[in-house]
Amino acid sequence: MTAPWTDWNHVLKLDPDKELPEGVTFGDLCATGTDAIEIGGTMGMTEENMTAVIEACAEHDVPLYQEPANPSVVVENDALDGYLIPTVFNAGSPFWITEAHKEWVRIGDIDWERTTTEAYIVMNPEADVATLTEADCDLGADDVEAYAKVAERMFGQEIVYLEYSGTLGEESIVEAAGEGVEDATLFYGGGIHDYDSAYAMAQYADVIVVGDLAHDEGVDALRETVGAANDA
Ligand code: 1GP
Repeated sequence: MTAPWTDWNHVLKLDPDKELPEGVTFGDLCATGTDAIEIGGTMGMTEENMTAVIEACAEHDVPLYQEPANPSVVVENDALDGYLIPTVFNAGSPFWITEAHKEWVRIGDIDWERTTTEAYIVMNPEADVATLTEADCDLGADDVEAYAKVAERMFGQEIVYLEYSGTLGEESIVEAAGEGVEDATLFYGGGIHDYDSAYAMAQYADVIVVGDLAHDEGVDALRETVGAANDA
């Protein structure tokens, strides 16, 4: 069976710690044509706020994945299609590479069939995820291409996630990540704010992930990025 993300172009990432724009519902966002929803964020995650978003999205017909930032916020909920678990390949602290995962496996009852890791390469030093994981973001295109190859060829990762959270990445770097993967699916996330920025990143990434735009601007802006992801 092929993994669902091999058919995706666009993912909406909802941060349970952030509000939606006034008048916008989860149903409106789900109806934009996005291929899947990832629920996760770096700061302010709780089981309660995660569950609230899962349940609000569960009524709508879009695949739903939790992306827990740490083991304490993993939610068991039948509405979820699965768990996408970040592992940060350029983290300075090993906690974010394998140790958080070890703790989760030690204490949890893992639903292996529905659990997949995402090999993150964190690129924006200003982002919370970079600070938290002490990521080395001083990477050239050659480093990024090599990390992508390490992730797929040495660690068997199905998803490589180039993460610029909060800022738009450089096309040459996204292109290099794309050259690094063969069968793995390349996700790109960060700073996508309109059709053109979405199209630029979607030329090189298999899947673009849009986060803040949905919380800041709402439905029309999000729908434009879905269009771009499908056009690219
Ligand atoms: C964050 O990659 C996502 O994890 C999306 O980033 O919020 O900047 O769109 P933005």
